[in-house]
Amino acid sequence: MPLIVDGVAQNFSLHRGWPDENREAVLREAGPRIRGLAAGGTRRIDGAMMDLMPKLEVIANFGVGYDRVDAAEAARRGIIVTNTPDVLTEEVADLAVGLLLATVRQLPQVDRYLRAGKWLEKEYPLTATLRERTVGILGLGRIGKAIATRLEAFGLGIVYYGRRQQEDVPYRFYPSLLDMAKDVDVLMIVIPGGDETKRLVNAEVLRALGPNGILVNVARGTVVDEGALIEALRTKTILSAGLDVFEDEPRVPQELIDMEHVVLLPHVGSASVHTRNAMGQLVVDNLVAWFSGKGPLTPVAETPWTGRTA
Ligand code: 8YV
Repeated sequence: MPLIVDGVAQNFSLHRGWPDENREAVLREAGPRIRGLAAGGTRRIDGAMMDLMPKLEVIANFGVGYDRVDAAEAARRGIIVTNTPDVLTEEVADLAVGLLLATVRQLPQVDRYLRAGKWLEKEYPLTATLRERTVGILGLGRIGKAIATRLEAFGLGIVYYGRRQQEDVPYRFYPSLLDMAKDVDVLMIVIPGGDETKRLVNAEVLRALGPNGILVNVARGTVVDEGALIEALRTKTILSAGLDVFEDEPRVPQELIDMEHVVLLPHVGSASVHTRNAMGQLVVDNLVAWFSGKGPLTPVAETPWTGRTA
């Protein structure tokens, strides 16, 4: 983003590690001098890449999800990792609710119907409904709670599954994802990606969600077994899915693209000018704060931040 490039260039010596073809050459030449990294894109930032930057002190990740960064490895090396929480919470929650509505009431399909002139022939077939549904939230973090608040206003039942029960929320907690999937007819995925949650939503969970079930994923494609999802949609094991994220972005399986009854978005959860600017500014602000000795503004959980300054 120009905002990040300008913000970094104004405060530091900027080395451009993009486009991808340039990265290796830049790292070979400037790697030994690089002390801070602004990280976006799909390339994983692992120990091998950190090896090329022995003086690296801080990785400022663009996004609240930081599964592209090996944060445990960074912590082992004493490297600070920051992300962009809070500034995107409401935006992603808005999108998640929009995607749920679009999926249940088939909004993109209805729009295509009108544009194709089919309304002149006959009315669009009646759709499924959001009424009387119970939504199971997979991952009741900041974004999950913002989604829950919205869906409460819609008059829907809300329950959740996560690592642990939270005392201060009014929603029922399920210690088992499978048990929750049996009891709900919307599964809303907002849990972070990474190894811990890889393919948590598998064929069994989808079977439990059942033939009226709607899956919405605004988190990471890796949380769902995409092959099992395609099969469940093909065999009508579940009703439909609204997906903003995929296993191998930006590549989306042709089987999904060919399905008329799913809604597919190109990972746009936080993608408004307003919110992306706020996220970009937070990337810059984290770098500036660190190198001016104030410490990171939004360090991730794994980061060994103890108040030490640069
Ligand atoms: C960003 C996201 O689009 O914050 C996240 O975790 O998935 C999105 O807001 C993405 O990180 C940009 O690379």
